[in-house]
Parts: sequence; C-alpha cells; structure tokens
Amino acid sequence: MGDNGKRMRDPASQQALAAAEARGVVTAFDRYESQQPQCRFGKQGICCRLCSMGPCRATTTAKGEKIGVCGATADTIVARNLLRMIAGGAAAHSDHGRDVAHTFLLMAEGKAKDYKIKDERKLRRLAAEYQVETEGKSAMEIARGVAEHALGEFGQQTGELRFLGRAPERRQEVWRKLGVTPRGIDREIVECMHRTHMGVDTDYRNILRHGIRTALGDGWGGSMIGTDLQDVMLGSPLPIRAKVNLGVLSADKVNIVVHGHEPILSEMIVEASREPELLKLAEEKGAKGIQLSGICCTANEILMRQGVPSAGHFLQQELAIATGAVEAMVVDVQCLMPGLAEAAKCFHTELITTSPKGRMPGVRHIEFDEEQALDVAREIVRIAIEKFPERDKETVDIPKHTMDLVAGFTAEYVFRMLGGRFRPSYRPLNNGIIEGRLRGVAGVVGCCNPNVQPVDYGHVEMVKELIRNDVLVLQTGCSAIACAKEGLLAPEAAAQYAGRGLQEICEAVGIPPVLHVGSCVDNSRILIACCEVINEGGLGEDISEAPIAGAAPEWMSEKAVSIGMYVVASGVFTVLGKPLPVEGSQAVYDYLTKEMDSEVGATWAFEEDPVAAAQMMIEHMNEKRAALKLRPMMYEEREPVAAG
Ligand code: BF8
Ligand code: SF4
Repeated sequence: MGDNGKRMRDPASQQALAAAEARGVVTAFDRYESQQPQCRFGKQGICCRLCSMGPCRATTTAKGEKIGVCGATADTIVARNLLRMIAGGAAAHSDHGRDVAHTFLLMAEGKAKDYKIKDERKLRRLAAEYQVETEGKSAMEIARGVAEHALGEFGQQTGELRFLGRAPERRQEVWRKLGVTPRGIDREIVECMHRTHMGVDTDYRNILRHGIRTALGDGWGGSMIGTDLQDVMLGSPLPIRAKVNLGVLSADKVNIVVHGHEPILSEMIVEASREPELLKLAEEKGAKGIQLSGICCTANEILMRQGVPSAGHFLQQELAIATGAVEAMVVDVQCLMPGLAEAAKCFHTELITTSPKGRMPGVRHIEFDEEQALDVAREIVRIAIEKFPERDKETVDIPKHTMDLVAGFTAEYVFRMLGGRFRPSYRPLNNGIIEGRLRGVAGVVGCCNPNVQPVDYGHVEMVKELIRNDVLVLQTGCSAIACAKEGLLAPEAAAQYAGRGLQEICEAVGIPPVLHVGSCVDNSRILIACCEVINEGGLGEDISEAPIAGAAPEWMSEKAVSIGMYVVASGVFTVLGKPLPVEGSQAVYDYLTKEMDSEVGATWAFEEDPVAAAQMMIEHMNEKRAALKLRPMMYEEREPVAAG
C-alpha cells in the first residue's frame, strides 16, 4: 500500500484512501502500482496489433530494422494508433450527443413525456441555424425539426456540419484549405477505422489530418449537439452555488451517487429524489432524507443545472464507495472503473448499471428507457432507500471536507454578465484583455490520472499560476472538480489567488476567477466563447490570433485526445501534462508540436511541471498580445501564494 498523502492532494481523498485500505478495497492507485513498470512500447505508441501477422513493435530489431512485418514504419504505426484513440474519444462524445438528440426527438414526438422544452429561446436559435421553419409552429414541432436535423448530421455523407459555421470565417477557410472540414460525425469515425486497417493509409501526415477532421466532428459536431440540445431540454445553466468533495455524502440520509456522463437519466433521478412519497419512504427506513451527489461528468451536468453537489472526480469513484455510506451508485457510460464492482462488494452498496452499452458482470442492471424515464428513476431511488437499513453505521467513514463553489457558467451568459444586465455583450471581456487587465483566457480541462501524483496537483498548481498572472480560466470535467475542491471556483478565490487585474474584473461582476462551464462535452462551450471573443472584435480575425490557450494537465482518456485535437485544430495552443503516446516517432511528434502551426495556427505541447506549463501558456498569450499590439499588462505580477 502506498503513501496516501503522495497519492492524492486533498485531505478528504487521503482519508478515504485510508478507509479503503482498512476495508480491503483495492483502488486504482494499488492497481497502478501493480502495473509498474508499464510497457514502454505502448507508451511510445510503437506497438501494432492491427493484424495477425503481428503483434509488431517498431523498434530496432537485431537486423537494425524499425518496421513491422508488413513494412509499416514507426511513423505509420504511431500515427495510426493516435488516430484510433481520436476515433474512440470522438465516438464516445458523439454517441452521447446522438442519445441526447434521440431523446429530444422522442420528446418532440410526445413519446418521452417526462422531458420538456426548458429553454425555448435557445431552441429558436437552433431552429434558425438549422433553417427549420418556425412560422406558425408550436415549440414541439420546432423541436422535432431541430432533432431531425441534428440526428441527420451523424450519418451525413457530404457537405459540412452546420455548427462549423459558428467559427470565424477565417477558421472555416483554414479547415477547407487543409481538407479537414468534417462531413458527417459518424462518417469520419468510420473512416478512421478503415484508414487504420492493415494496408490502407501509411502516410502519417495524411493519417493525422484525418484525426483533425474526426476530432472537429466531435467538438463542433457531436459534443456541441449534446451540449445545445441538453440546454434546451434540461435547461441552460445559470450561475449556482454548490458544494464539492466526499464530505457531501450524508451520515444520516440515503446516499445515491450518480456517475458517468449522460444527464438524461440523472436529471430524472434528481426529480425523483425530491418526491414526497420517496422522501417519506426514506424516513420510514430510518433515514433523514435522500442525499443525491455525483461523480465525474454526470456530476458536472446536474451540478451545473441543479446545484446537486459533486462527491468528486474520476479518481474518487472508488473512494466514495469506500466511505461505506453509499446506498446506490448509479452509472451510465464512460469513465466507470470496472473495479467499482469489487469495491461495492465490500459494502451494502448497490451498483446499478443503466445503459445497454455499459453492463458489468454480476452487477444489477436496470435499463434506462427514455419513454418511462421518471418511473425508471423512481425504481432506482426506491432500491437505494431499501438498502439504507443495511448500512453498517459503525464502519461508516465520511471525510468531513467539503468546499463551496459557483458553477453554471455558459458561453451565452457568462461574458454577457460582464456587460451587465442592460448591456449584455462580450465587449467588457474583450476590453479587459485589450486594456491589459486580463492577459487572456485559458481552458484547463480533462481527467485525473494516477500517473500524476499527488492527483490534482497538476490542475491546481497550473490554475493558480494562471490566475496569478491575470488569466481568466474556464474549466470542465474532472479538472473543474479538482480545482473546486481547492476553493478556486469560489468568488473568494479572486482575492486570495488572482492578479490585480483579474481581481478587479471578478469583483466588479461577482464571478470567481475560475469558471466552471460543465462536463467534457461542454468543452464546446469554450469553443463558442472563443468565437464570441473574435466576433466582438479587437482581438484578431481568427481564434489563433487571440491570447487564448488550453491545457489538460492530467489527461487519461481517449476523449481527452479528441478534445485536444479539436482545440488545437481550432487554433488554440494546448499543453498536456504527460505526452501523447507518440514519442516513438520523431516525425509525428514534430508534426503535432511544430508543423501543425503552419497548418492550423496552433500546436500541442507537453510539459509535466504544471507551473512551467502555465508559463508556456502565459508566454503564448504574451506573444499573441504583442502581435495584436495590445497595451502592456496594467499591473505588476502578483507574488505566488505558497502551496497549500
Ligand atoms: O468526460 S475529465 S476522467 S469524467 S474523460 Fe472522464 Fe476525463 Fe473525467 Fe468526464 Ni472527461
Ligand atoms: Fe504488424 Fe503491420 Fe500487422 Fe501492424 S499491420 S500488426 S505492423 S504486420
């Protein structure tokens, strides 16, 4: 067993790791250690298993060759492997988007009665974009047209995805010139699989450019459809106060933890958990109520819209169970550790899978049905309540720590807030940058990973360094949860950590220096914010000209690779903590970190030290500021706050 202080940064997780250890719960940290040393061929991306003449390793053999049986070079193999990662990530996000669009259609057809149109203004904006006829039509009829168009984009064979038109004209031209404008969401993903089949595409540049195309289909396609339709159907988020970390679990209420990514079911669980009848049942079972909380991006979704607390991120899923206080953990898709099933067995916890795409052997499955959504949610809540009497109160160990945060920012509302209620526009944000109060804007996103220990360190130290240097930070995913636990998403964080310029803006508007914009599909909100900044004027004609940067300090999943690729391809310099698995090919490495600049105006970079990585982002913003001839920064740099 390892040193828990070295494993995780926050004290709640350290306590829960100790509790896990005491109860014999094996966590990702233990399994990570068992895996050492990890395969260096895999790390470098030079292992190929695409056909059964292999597996091959493109490493120097006794004969001095660096090629597979078929003759594939390291460059080809590395590029192909990366393309398959992008396909996996884009597929995950986009399939989520598809399911949302499908539910949206069922709602419009009157078959999914538990869903309503909650943001009609946004629906009408989407209808205008998709050129859906609205004259004399009811909201549901309009919704049907929007759903059909959205669903059509998945199987579209030719043309361009509609939302790409939201990007600055210059950016669209960059994509067309390079031949990477995505035609259909599914089409590009399928083509990844075809191109990487044995004996098709061997030109690493050609392979990587298709990676760009596929990833753009994720960011500006599948993910953006997911975000926008969710906003219409579940409500567009507004700033909301909430709490985060394992301490949100209750010692005397029924704890239900929703985990995964799709809010379609979890929104219904929120509703069911507030129903008087179920609350009464909970009381009858000896509980003081029902405490709902979330893990990962499902948490982010219901946090953004409902203020439901987040129990933690990816690496806290097993820890939540290890508190012994969870009656039910309800999961759907993505980032679910298979190890959860074993962890749940150590307690009374009922692990419940709900998606036909994600079952676990020996685990209870209650299949979600959009047409009976609320009833399915009620059944799940009831099962959790029934479990409450089985909780072993003697061994329950809930860490006390929670932290306050404000979440619920969107591209539509956040910067408009800067303009105030009567003058909603991005002008004050742009002016803040132009005048040198703000240096720029950074998106810090992505996973946490036991290969960056103590976990959260990368996110927290990077974000502190950025806000100290007057960079406004937007966050999604587990990165947002990591920084929220540290208090960086509370308004008070401005006075505590931000540079003077950023502080002035935060105080004037009443926002934290770090804005939570949602789940990982909501990285599409960051793309839109970038577009709005350019549209507002004064910061260049294209996203790549503005002082904007991105980062994923502790990335883990294929989704993060797809996100990184579409963000870079949208013109945003992006730093990863650990490198992509491409170091086995100098050519691929150079393409990503240098050559892409001439093709899309931005590159990837890899830097493990989060403060050094933040400095690279700051340097990048300074260069963009200089090129735009913006004024020097208004205030001197703030001294770093000692690591806490
Ligand atoms: O989609 S940040 S660990 S939970 S992949 Fe997964 Fe990574 Fe978390 Fe959300 Ni995103
Ligand atoms: Fe080996 Fe080529 Fe087959 Fe890959 S495709 S496993 S490199 S023979």
